[in-house]
Amino acid sequence: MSKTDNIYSKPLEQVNGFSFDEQVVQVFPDMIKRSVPGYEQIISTIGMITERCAKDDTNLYDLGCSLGAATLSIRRGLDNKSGCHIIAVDNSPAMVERCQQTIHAYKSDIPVSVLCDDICNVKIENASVVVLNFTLQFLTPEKRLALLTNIYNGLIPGGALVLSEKFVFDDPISHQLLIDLHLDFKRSHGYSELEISQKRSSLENVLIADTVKQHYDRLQQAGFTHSNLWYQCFNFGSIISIK
Ligand code: GEK
Repeated sequence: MSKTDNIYSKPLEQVNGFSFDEQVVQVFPDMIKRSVPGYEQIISTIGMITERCAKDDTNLYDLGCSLGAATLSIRRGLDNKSGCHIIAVDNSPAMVERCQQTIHAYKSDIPVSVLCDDICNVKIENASVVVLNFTLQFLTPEKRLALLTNIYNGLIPGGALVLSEKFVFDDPISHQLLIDLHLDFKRSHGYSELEISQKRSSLENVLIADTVKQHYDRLQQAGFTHSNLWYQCFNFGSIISIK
């Protein structure tokens, strides 16, 4: 069972940069549901996308898998496929350890490899579906194009990339409203002003969000010519790109 996220509920002398450590792992399912609007819908839709886009005898990747919520959804979407292999990758040892336990707690014939590595080191091969569910935003911006190019090159024709991210917007007025609505969402899920502000400080310089246009431009540079936003709630959303 996941604990309630109260990491930032007490005043901290110094708010350090956010890191996916043991403390975060313990509260992660609660934290992400109360912080990311649409998270559960995106997770379940990843299963639907898998059902449509996965092909027999291919690999499916969950990059930045955390505790494996998207991996499990991918696996549910593979019921009618054969010869598939899921590769889930995260560079947080604490996440990977817990992810392995979770994945193997559910019985399935579909093999899942959970790797503790930087997603930039993983060669994507023979892939029909690749998921980057709120992970690209944690890579330094200079590394993002190389990763997307590696994904494009490793996808089979017709293969899909699901790219979910927090966005920023060029228009300052609507940008501010969407941020305020997101903060209201967090308040409505029980986060205090102190928690909201300490978490914001900890994510500064750690989570660097792009505009939707920056994503489209980068996806195009990587080779993708078919991209669309399939989900958006406030400043969070998900893009699907097809090779
Ligand atoms: C979900 N996808 O539940 N290499 C590998 N992993 C990384 C890297 C990197 N370079 N950078 C960050 N991570 C999940 C949620 S959380 C999103 C993803 C969030 C990992 C990091 O350790 C963390 O587990 C994950 O990416 C981001 O569907 O917490 O907002």
